[in-house]
Amino acid sequence: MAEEEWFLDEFEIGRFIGEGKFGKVYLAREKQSGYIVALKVIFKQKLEKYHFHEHLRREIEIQHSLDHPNVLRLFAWFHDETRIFLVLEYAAQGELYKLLRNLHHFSEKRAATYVASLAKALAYCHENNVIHRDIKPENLLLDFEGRLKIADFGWAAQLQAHAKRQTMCGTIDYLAPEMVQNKEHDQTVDNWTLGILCYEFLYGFPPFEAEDKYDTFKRILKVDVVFPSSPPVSPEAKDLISKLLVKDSSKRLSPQKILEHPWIVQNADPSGCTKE
Ligand code: N15
Repeated sequence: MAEEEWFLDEFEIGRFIGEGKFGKVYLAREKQSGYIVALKVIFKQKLEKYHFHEHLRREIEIQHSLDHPNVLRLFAWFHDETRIFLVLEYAAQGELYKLLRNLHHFSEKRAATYVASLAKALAYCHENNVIHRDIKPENLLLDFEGRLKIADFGWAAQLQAHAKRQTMCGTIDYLAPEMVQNKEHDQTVDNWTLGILCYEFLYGFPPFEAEDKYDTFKRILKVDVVFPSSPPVSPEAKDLISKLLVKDSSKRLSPQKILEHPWIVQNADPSGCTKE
C-alpha cells in the first residue's frame, strides 16, 4: 500500500478478529487492490478521557517506522471526527498462545524457528533503539505461512487487562530480575524474555510460574530454573535457555549470539515458516 491518505470508504469491513483497549480489530479489504488487512478502530472519546492522545501518536510513529518481516506492520492510519483507524498487517493464523495451548508444547524445530524469528526482530528493534517490546505469547501472531510476528499491543492492551484480566495483566513471569525490582534496565531485558519464551515454547509454561506473584518474584530473583524430565528437551536447548536466564544482564546472549547458537543453527528453519 502506498504512502497516501486513506479513508474508511476505501475498505470493506469483515468479521471482528480481536480487541484491545480503545478499540476493536476487524478483518478488512482495501477495495482497489483487494489487499487484506487488520483494521483497528479507536474511539477518540476514550483517549480524551485518559489524556492518551500524545502517547498514542508517539507509539504510532515508532510502530510505523519499523519494517521487519517478524514485526507486525502498521501500514497507515487515518481518522474521522470520532475515531482513529489503524491499518495493520493481517496475520492469518492468529494468536501463537492459542497454538501453544492446543499443542501443549512445541517441537524443538518449531520452538527454535520462533526463537530465531524473535531474535531477528529484537536485533532489528534494538538497532533502531526500540526496547522492551513487551514480548509474551499473547503479543505474538502467526501469518499465513506460520511466520512469527511481534504485534506490540503495548500499553493499550495492558490497560484493558487491568480492568478485565487482573491475573494475566499482573503477570511478572516474563520480566527480568532488574525489572521486577524497578532497577535501571536496558535492551538486555528483552534477551532475558527470550529465554523465558524459549522455555515456555518447549515445556508449555513459563519457568518461574507459581501460585502467587510474590513466589514468582522470589523465583525470578533466585533464577530458580527447573528443567522437568518430561517432555524430553535436548541439552543444547537447555544450554541456550541457561545462557539467557542470567542474572547479570551484561552476560546474557545478545540476539546476534542467539542466532549463532548450535541449537538454533541445527533446528531453526531459515525461512521462519512453521507449516507442518
Ligand atoms: C501504536 C500502537 C498503540 C498501535 C499499533 N499497534 C497495535 O494496534 C497493535 N495491535 C495489533 N492491536 C491489535 C492488533 C492486531 C493485529 C490484533 C489481531 C490481529 C492483527 N492482525 N491480525 C490479527 C489477527 N488475525 C487473526 C486470525 C485468526 C484469529 C485472530 C486473529 N487476529
